[in-house]
Amino acid sequence: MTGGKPFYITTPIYYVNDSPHLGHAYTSVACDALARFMRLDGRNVLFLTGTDEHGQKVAKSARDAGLAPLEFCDRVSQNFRTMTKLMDISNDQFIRTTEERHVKASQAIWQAIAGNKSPKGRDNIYLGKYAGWYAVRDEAFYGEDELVKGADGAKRAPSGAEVEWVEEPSYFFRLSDWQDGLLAYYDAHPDFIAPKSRRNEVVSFVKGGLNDLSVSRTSFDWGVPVPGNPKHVMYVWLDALTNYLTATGYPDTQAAAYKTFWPADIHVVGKDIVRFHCVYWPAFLMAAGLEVPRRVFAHGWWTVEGHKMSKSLGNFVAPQQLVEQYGVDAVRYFMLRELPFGSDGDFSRRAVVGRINGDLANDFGNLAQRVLSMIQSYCGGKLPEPGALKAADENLLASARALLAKARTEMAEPAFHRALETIWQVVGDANRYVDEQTPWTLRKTDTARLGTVLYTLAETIRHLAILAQPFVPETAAKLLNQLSIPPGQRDFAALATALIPGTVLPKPVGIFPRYVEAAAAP
Ligand code: ME8
Repeated sequence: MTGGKPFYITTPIYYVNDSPHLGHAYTSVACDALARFMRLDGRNVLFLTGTDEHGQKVAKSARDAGLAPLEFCDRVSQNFRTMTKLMDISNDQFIRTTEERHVKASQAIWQAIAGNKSPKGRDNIYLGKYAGWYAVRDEAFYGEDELVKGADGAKRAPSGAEVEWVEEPSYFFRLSDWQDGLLAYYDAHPDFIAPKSRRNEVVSFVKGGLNDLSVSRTSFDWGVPVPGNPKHVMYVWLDALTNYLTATGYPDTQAAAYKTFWPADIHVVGKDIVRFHCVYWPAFLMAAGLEVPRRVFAHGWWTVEGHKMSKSLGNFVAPQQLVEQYGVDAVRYFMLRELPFGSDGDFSRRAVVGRINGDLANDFGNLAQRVLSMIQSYCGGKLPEPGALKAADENLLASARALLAKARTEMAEPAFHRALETIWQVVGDANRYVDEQTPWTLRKTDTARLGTVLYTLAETIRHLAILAQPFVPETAAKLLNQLSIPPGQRDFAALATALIPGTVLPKPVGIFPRYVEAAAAP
């Protein structure tokens, strides 16, 4: 922990029974880039991810696997830890909802909600009977009016998930009494839901009126027991959302982490789970008398080669396969650069290879390789001493020095694609500067000027590498090693310093190799 201003960021916790795929990797990579950016900017970051392990869906997968639910979860939760390692995710905690601390937190929030009255002076939680539709895949209740007709004519959830009719005793959360409270909260916090389009959807959904929400189930037992009535288990979304509190030490509201990090600065979620995070979650928190997170950002959805990703279509993309094929940083870069954060996009091999060979190999990789090789061969591997700067040098350095402020603005949204675009504009400026200054000629005509040009370029690359760290951490580290920058000099505060002439640089090795298609098998 550093002394900086706290920043608490979360991914959704992933359903433990799923095989990790491109979509999970995307959410994690986006959060990771933001978490790393904030750390480098001196913030005291708590970055949480983990697995969602209770509920009917997981219970069914465990049964299908012939295992007790916990044993099943113990085995498969590892798949998501492996995915986070593979994608170079720098999470501070990995939470599992089957952990004791989480069961305690979930029961505590239930009791806090039940112990308070709704804004209309009624019990927040009451016992009743649920009779309605439920989609196990979404772990969500749906009203008749929300259902759509599937291709087979059967009723479906709007997500396309199968629904089943459920009738069972259930506790209800008096969501209907929180309508005004929620609308007032959205009004007072215009940035709570991003992007704007999602905010509008949520506001009109809530304005349309809210039904009370079933928050316990009795037809299976794989969940957190309801305090005082263990025949019921808590609705998995109430338990799952509470993970964000558990990680801060809740229910111990005096815990240092709770006091430091709650309310969360940003929950990053896919657009599929906006209602849970922007309607149910703030209502639960207000009912429990707890603070509401500052922001929920809903990102878009990836299709693969133009189609919805699914195992049955055979276009399921596993992160492992991507990383083996393209390398982790290329995949991270592609995901964050290819589409505006918040919009949908398509994952195609052509687009990935285009970015690798264009932005990465041709632009950034080539810049670094050219400059570092020239310092090796023209300056004996030592950073040259700059002389008096000319306008062209000043301009390039000024654009490099202006990057941090611009990146901060983009990352506050967050608009990863624009932050990267901004950094790559300077990559382009630097490449043009090399071509204009022709250091290979200066070497013969003006060695003092050669030193200034190569120093200017090295210093620009230092800025670029420091700012690229959140997005392509492994490659940026390689590049910073090649500039002999000590580990303590790689944060954004270090941007205010400058390279020391005379520093010995190691022999350069390529960063961002070109992607060459393997020859087709005969
Ligand atoms: O919803 N494109 O977990 P989950 C982009 N357990 N992102 C995608 C995607 C795609 N095609 N597919 C999935 C749950 N995602 C709950 C969350 S939180 C308290 C509980 C991403 O395993 C996206 O972030 O279904 C989505 O929100 C998340 O994976 C859903 O993961």
